[in-house]
Amino acid sequence: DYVQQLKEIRDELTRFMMTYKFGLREMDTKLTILKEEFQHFHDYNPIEHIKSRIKSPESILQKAHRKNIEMSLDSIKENIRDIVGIRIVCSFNTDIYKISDMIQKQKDITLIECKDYIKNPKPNGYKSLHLVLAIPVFMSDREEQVYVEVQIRTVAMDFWASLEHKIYYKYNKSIPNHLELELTNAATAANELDLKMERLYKEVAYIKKQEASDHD
Ligand code: 0O2
Repeated sequence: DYVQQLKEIRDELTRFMMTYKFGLREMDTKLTILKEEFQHFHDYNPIEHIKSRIKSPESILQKAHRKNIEMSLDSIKENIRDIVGIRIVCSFNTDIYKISDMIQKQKDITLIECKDYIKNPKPNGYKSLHLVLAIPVFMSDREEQVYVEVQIRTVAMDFWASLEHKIYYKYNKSIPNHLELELTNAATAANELDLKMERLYKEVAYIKKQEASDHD
């Protein structure tokens, strides 16, 4: 009957959202392990901070509507791959690829898609490495592969993207040319800062190493 049907729909939706919550937990654990192990054994932590979110059912439906995706859970699962979003902000450019490799090397993780907006920045200057990964979640009676979107970027890229998001992102009209130019100039400045800080880091690390060997 009607009540029973409603209950089934509700349970199905709860189960659907729960798998993403578990997927995020699995990824969180993996990242915590990398972070702690790095700190302990390499005396260096490439991860500055991690932010994650799960899209609300409302914004999942809005996105499905916007992208003309069929309103079934199967189709949403297959086509909306950023229901779980994890942003890893790291110190330097080279850390991005190190972290990406470490994640991809894990046996239970499958790389579904990789968009490298660092090698190919967006026209507005946006830079980040985007990975869509599938991760298994084991439940009482089934195993589900859950899609997770991981964005990896430096602090400078994150600074630019966070503020750009506040200022312009999803502003549907076109932005006047001079403002567009200022925006890409700001992205270039952020990139220069990244390069400068990485160079300083390497030079100081070299000096420290030399001093240590002089003491030996
Ligand atoms: P939010 O609010 O951060 O969640 P799609 O994900 O399908 O809509 P596409 O092109 O397949 O779009 O995905 P893409 O290019 O991998 O980028 C999606 C996410 O990257 C966005 O998520 C943003 O987080 C980030 N992003 C992409 N381009 C820009 C940009 O120009 N500026 C900023 N600040 N962020 C960007 P959402 O869901 O759109 O936004």
